[in-house]
Amino acid sequence: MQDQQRIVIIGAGPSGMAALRAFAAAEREGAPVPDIVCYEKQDDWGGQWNYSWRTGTDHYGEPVPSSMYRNLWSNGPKEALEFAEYTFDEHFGRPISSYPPREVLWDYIDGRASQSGVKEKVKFAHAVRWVQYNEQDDNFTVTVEDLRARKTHTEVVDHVIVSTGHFSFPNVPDFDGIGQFPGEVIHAHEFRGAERLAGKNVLLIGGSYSAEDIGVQAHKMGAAHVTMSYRSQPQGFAWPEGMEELPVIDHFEGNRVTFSNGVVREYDAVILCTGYLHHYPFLPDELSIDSPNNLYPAGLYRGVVWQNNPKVYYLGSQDQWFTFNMFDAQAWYVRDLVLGRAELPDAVARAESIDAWTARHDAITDDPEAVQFQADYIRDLIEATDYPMFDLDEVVRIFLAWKKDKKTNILTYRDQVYPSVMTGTMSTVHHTPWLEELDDSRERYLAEPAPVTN
Ligand code: FAD
Ligand code: NA7
Repeated sequence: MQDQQRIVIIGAGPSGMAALRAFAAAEREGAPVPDIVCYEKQDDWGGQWNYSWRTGTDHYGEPVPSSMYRNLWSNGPKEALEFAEYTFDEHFGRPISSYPPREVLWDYIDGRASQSGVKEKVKFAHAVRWVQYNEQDDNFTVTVEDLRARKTHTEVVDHVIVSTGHFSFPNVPDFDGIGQFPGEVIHAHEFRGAERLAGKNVLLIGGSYSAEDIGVQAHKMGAAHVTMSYRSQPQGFAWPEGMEELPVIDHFEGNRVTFSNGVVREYDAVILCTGYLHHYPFLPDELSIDSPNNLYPAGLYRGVVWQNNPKVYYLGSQDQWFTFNMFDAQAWYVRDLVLGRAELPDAVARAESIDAWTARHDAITDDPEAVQFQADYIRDLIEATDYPMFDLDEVVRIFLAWKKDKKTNILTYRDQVYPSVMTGTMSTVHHTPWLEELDDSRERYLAEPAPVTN
């Protein structure tokens, strides 16, 4: 590795924070590391977990990146995302429940990254505007805007780590007649809380995580009725009274919506839960992922190295069963490539690897295969690094048990508990069932349970 190498990390969400921590870990061991700068367009790190009440554009006129809402609680057990080298026990000093609210998870990732002392490497309120590959010098010119000073500058770097997430730019399809719908129409990206849906008939378009969770949030907050409209297949949960699934929409006529099976309903509000786009407005097309949201986006060796320019790396670009610990595995591997600890195969060998993983990906037929695929993918990365290996098959079992809990009761699955794969610590049952808990703050979450009185 040449001493003068310089790396840019674009985005300081959980993936960018993982990259920062990976290099910090090597530096702590005394390894020479390149000069690193991380640009984050928000005022703080945390990415999606850095909640903003704003929608549309932010106070700098930038598109708001976070799609999270006030009342979001982890939608999978925290035992599946735990960092292998920074456990929940270490952070909170006592067991907590398996499905913490957003603020509590932000606290955990903030604690991990703060402990590694990497915040000074992040230039907040700086948006990367463009990345240009310089063929002659085999490096990149990066154009960055300081959003507070309204000044742009360019700099030259040797490696580019793209960690800007892919749940920030909404996919907004058109539906016949929707333009005349008299009520509110938003995308899940702009949804911030379900209180105002109380008493309303709500239509959610989509059949995945956002439709499911915004649906149950609306139900919790007293929506009169919730319909989720699926395109490919129903989610198939045992929905409570007042929630239902219907197939695709044929057309809107005023506030009346006709579905493909002929059912007609009237609605007060519509939320498009139609997913997100891989969108990298700071990259030329030859460096940019062009993929649907799936577990193995095309063009990435080992899911991270851009095949057509292996000095560009992506973190967290996959659809996600695993999250934080997968980003760690990816970051550790990318770090080792940059430091020359891991050898990058030639283009032909990389293409063969991509083809083999893609073939396996394309053969996935159900959820157990999908989660096992991602576990095996992570195992392959960890085996190539010194990131602590953990029991990935146990995490797969936790994911499958989680799916079962959801099938049993979609309103109570967040009250279930799991043991940590890292420490064996059993989670505690939260003092208040999720359905009854209206205060999602960290303070309330960590409060001692109220004494039981008879
Ligand atoms: P992000 O978190 O999106 O971070 C990307 C960062 O890049 C942002 O800070 C953004 O400001 C910055 N950025 C973007 N463009 C630029 C630019 N040009 N210049 C500078 N900075 C830039 N995961 C779970 O494990 N559990 C959950 O319960 C869960 N719930 C979710 C709920 C919702 C609604 C969504 C959308 C996602 C959820 N996720 C959940 C998945 C979530 O995507 C990951 O947990 C994680 O936030 C992904 O991290 P990331 O760093 O890859 O991307
Ligand atoms: P997902 O998981 O990408 O799902 C998007 C959903 O939207 C999916 O069910 C799609 O149906 C559906 N969709 C997309 N386009 C259409 C149209 N035109 N008509 C009807 N339905 C459509 O996004 P989510 O927002 O649910 O979840 C993203 C992340 O946020 C996730 O990781 C969670 O942690 C939170 P399809 O199945 O493709 O037919």
